[in-house]
Amino acid sequence: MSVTNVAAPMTDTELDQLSVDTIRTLSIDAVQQAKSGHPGTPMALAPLVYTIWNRVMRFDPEDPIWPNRDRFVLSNGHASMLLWSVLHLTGTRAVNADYERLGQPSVSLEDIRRFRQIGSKAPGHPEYHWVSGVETTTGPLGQGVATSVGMAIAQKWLADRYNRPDFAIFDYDIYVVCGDGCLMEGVAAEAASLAGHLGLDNLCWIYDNNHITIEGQTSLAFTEDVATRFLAYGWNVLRVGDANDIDRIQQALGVFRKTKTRPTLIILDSHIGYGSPHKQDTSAAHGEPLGDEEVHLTKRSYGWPEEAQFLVPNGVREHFAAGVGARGAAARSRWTALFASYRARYPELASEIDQMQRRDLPTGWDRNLPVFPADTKGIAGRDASGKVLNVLAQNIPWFLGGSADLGPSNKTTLTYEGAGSFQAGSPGGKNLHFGVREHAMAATVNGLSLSKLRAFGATFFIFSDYARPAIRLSALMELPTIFVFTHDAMGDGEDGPTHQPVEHLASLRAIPGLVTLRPGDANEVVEAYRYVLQLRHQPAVLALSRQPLPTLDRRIYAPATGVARGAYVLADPSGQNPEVILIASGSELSLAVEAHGKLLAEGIRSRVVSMPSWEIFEHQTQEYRDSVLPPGVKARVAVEQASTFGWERYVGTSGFVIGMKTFGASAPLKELQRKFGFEPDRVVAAARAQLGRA
Ligand SMILES: Cc1ncc(C[n+]2csc(CCOP(=O)(O)OP(=O)(O)O)c2C)c(N)n1
Ligand SMILES: [Mg+2]
Repeated sequence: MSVTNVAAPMTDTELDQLSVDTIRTLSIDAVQQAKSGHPGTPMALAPLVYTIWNRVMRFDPEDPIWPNRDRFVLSNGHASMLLWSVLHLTGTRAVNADYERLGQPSVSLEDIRRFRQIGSKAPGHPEYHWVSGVETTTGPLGQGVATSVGMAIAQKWLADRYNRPDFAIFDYDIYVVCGDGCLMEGVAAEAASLAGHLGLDNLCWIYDNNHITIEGQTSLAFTEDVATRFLAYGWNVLRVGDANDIDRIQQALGVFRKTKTRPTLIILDSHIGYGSPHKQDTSAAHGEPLGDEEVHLTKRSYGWPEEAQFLVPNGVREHFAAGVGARGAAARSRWTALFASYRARYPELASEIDQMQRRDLPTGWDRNLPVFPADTKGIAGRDASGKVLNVLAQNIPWFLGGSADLGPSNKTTLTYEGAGSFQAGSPGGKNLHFGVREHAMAATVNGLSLSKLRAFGATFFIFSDYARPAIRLSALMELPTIFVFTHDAMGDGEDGPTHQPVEHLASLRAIPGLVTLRPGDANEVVEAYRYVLQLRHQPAVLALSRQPLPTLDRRIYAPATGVARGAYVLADPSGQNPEVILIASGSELSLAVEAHGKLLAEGIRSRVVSMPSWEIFEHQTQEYRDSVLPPGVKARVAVEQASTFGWERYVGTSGFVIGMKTFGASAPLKELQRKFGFEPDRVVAAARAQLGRA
């Protein structure tokens, strides 16, 4: 069939092919125009993505955030032109940050012409929060597949809580496209193992088995039997031998939809750069423009007008409208009617769903939060956190989470009656057991958060390294994911330097948009959670102590509500201006308070600033920040059991930082505190030295 002859009536089969080739040629042209990008995989997978979208998925382009839509994740994010093409051809509408539907298209043809250029809604990789219709940001290989497991868990959980007989409010599926790279990544293995264990039959990964990665043939480095691996994980494994056979692809997707108690992997044999006479099946098709000559030859092989660029032939948009458009609109209107009668019958559940979708909190979400009485012996940050989590999970129906096998140590287990464990047979449980899989845990929690659940993941602070790529993505996606990291410093004592975080705070503080909080006593833990729960578009890390921290007497010291400003004046010389400022976080706060007492006794006018969060403090007014750290007071000492890196910004170049410049050591905590200088007298000496009174 010739595209130039589009005036002639076409059969559905012809329209299918025309649509597939439109995706291919838009991808080729966009990459060529941008002089950068990845044409080969869109050329190969256009039939797959076409089939998922136009024949199977329940997605209404008019409302890309309709809660019961099927999810589509492009885990091989370098093939982003697949997504930009279908979002454009389906006429998917844009949504703003307040979840309001806008009239304009999510991705216009102009955006595609400006692929990879500043401001374009067709950026290099799929970006959630930048382009409506993108379900999660992908590009770092493996993240998409891992995040999809969280989406699948979320669907199961939502169905369990909200569905009622005759009211299938949540019954959506998750379709994920991935390549060799994704399946080579460790995080995919963690996530697939977890998904198999949980029997997530709403999850379908389609593996682009093209035998090519950047360096060449996968025979260079990837020769395992993927099918057998996934069978061992407990997945249903299907094969489709020809990526151009859309009927066969549709049939495999149909098998997925009928498969119960197991996730599905469809192994799809494809030819990267399909149709390019000189580049097909080579790594040259992966990540560079085809070149003018090859573009012509390739279009010729498709029977496409060689000179045309960014061509969307007549009939293609209509074909998508008649496929996914009509099916999605019908599904959404059925659902809307269903939800209206559900609302009449179950008004409270319906209003929970409304609130959750807007990332609002239910009224009374913070009732019964504990208030801890002054206590010199005190309570560990992790213990205070455990009490808070148990209250929040009871107040907020859709608040849930878990640990990477450290629940008893992290104190994150939800122990109240009915909290339950999330398992295949109990999908309403609120305790998630991630197993020893920190990276998949963090990605999964992002997936829960993308599904509008309020979710946390926990491990030792040291192992945040194993979760870091997903933490970074939570910040990039502006998700309110919560990371609970205990054993925040050297409290681990005898476990030694492998278990003692040093550079972790500094490195997490360096992630744009991520809020880190290291509360200094139990009441600061409560206030930290109060702050974090009100975030709608920012992830947070809570760094909590293993060991008890004295609970400060708030009749003497400033109230812990100061946490909401990032840093606050905890104690001052009475009625006088301070001459030296002690700044501390976490376990070092009580140390600073002790030093403060000694300094006052010596007649030195010291101030203690509690600084649980740099990021929150940075967002306060200059006036407030100057009131906490008066520019005129240059004598400053910061104390934090972590890398000193970056503290100059608060103590200045002439200030002093008591922190870590080396790794820790294996010894009881008391000895470590002595060895590394976390003792009141050292703080006192540093303060004196700052004032030139050594
Ligand atoms: C974590 C991570 N490591 C490396 C890269 C760089 N990278 C992008 S694509 C790619 C090769 C991927 O091969 P495959 O998934 O088979 O994609 P195909 O070329 O077949 O589309 C690599 C190494 C990346 N994006 N993410
Ligand atoms: Mg490949």
